[in-house]
Amino acid sequence: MKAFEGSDFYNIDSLLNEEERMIRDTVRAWVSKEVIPIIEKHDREGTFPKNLIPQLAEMGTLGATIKGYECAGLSYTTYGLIMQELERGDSGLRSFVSVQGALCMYPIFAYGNEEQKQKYLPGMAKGKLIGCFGLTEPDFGSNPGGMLTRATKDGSSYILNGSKMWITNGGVADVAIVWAKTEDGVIRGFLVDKGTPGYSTKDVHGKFSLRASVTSELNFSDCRIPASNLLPNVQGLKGPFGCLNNARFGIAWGALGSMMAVFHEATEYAKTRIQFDKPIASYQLVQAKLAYMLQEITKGQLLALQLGRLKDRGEAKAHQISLAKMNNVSEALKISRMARDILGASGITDEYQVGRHMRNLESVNTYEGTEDIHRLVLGEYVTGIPAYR
Ligand code: TGC
Ligand code: FAD
Repeated sequence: MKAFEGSDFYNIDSLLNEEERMIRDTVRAWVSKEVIPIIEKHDREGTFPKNLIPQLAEMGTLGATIKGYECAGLSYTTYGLIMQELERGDSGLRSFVSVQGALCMYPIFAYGNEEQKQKYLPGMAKGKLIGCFGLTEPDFGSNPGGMLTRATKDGSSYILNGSKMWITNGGVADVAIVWAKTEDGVIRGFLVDKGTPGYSTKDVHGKFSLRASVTSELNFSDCRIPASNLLPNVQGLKGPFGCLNNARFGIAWGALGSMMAVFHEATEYAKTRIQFDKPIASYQLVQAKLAYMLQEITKGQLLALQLGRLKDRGEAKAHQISLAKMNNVSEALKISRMARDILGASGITDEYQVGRHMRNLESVNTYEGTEDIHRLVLGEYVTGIPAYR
């Protein structure tokens, strides 16, 4: 099969600067060499490829946009391109980097004090400390404001009680960012170190999606942490949502990587698969599917790039990020299903990538705000009326 070259129908490369292209190409080559050959095995066995963490750190992908603390200090557009390339390999790999950077390092950087930043950020940038982000609970997914996890002040400590569900990296994390309500009902962020008495995790098994990623439940039972582990500089839901803006931005780019992977595989397959004495690529119905894929990849790229430019200027709004996350992921899911269809029966085996991307994208469409929650965010923007309740 022809080597993967990405998709650039509108010469989007000409809109990127040299550093952006160079980093994109470095990560792309790394994914081809280090991820593609091993990822199906991890997906089959339900394991995360931990051995890749030092290389992810070496390439500056962990906390990539943070300035200082041994982080790469890259632009958001470059970060987006990195996420695109990682997700071309597997959504689980992009998830790992999203959670580490956007959901764990970012809140420490944005809401933490200097001592907390020095304690965690350099180790996290090097991949020596792994983080997880606990917002969702068993009974509060789309509506995290209803969370039951409580942090009760007791002298110079807080005592945490409650549980978090579906937490990426949970079982492997050295530190958890946990969102809990204090006695006054206000949501605050806490740093909980692995091994703290009363803090335990349990991995979720039997997933058909994001299999090469650790997903866990976090439990807190009279878990006493020092009051100095409170993130001092934010209060309320805007704390976790501020992190989600960055992670959702990365997902909008990541989905393009999945789209490109399945488009490439479906095109190559269609050109060589013979039915009724001709390659299936010669039939109009197959061409219509490939044309649709190219159309949606190109639209998604332009959307992500302009969002990246807005974010780099500090102008990207939460509802603009919602549109990009919703559109690019739902199109990626649609395209991956079409690609799987083009591969016929071959598309249901893990000899090919389409099935894995399709399964992964079901999670990506749900996490970080479901497709419909983002649709409602846009509905609220248009009408001024929140329709969640
Ligand atoms: P609402 O009353 O609208 O807002 C509460 C406060 O939050 C502020 N806010 C935001 N701030 C920054 N960025 C955003 N995107 C924000 N959205 C809201 C808002 O201004 C307000 O601030 P203040 O100062 O007035 O208090 O909140 P609501 O409870 O009505 O909820 C609205 C809704 C449904 C849109 C929201 O709850 C939502 O987005 N739900 C989806 C939940 C979600 O995305 N969960 C993600 C969990 S983490 C995850 O999935 C990680 S997967 C990682 C991986 O593996 O890659
Ligand atoms: P629900 O909120 O119960 O939604 C179920 C359905 O109801 C959806 O279709 C939804 O769109 C719809 N719905 C809900 N409310 C409304 C409404 N008002 N109007 C119309 N429709 C509505 N969370 C974390 O905190 N940290 C993580 O690291 C993390 N990692 C994850 C990894 C994976 C693999 C997965 C699958 C999830 C992860 N999550 C994580 C959780 C994720 O954010 C939630 O699954 C997501 O927010 C949706 O919540 P829910 O699953 O409880 O679904």
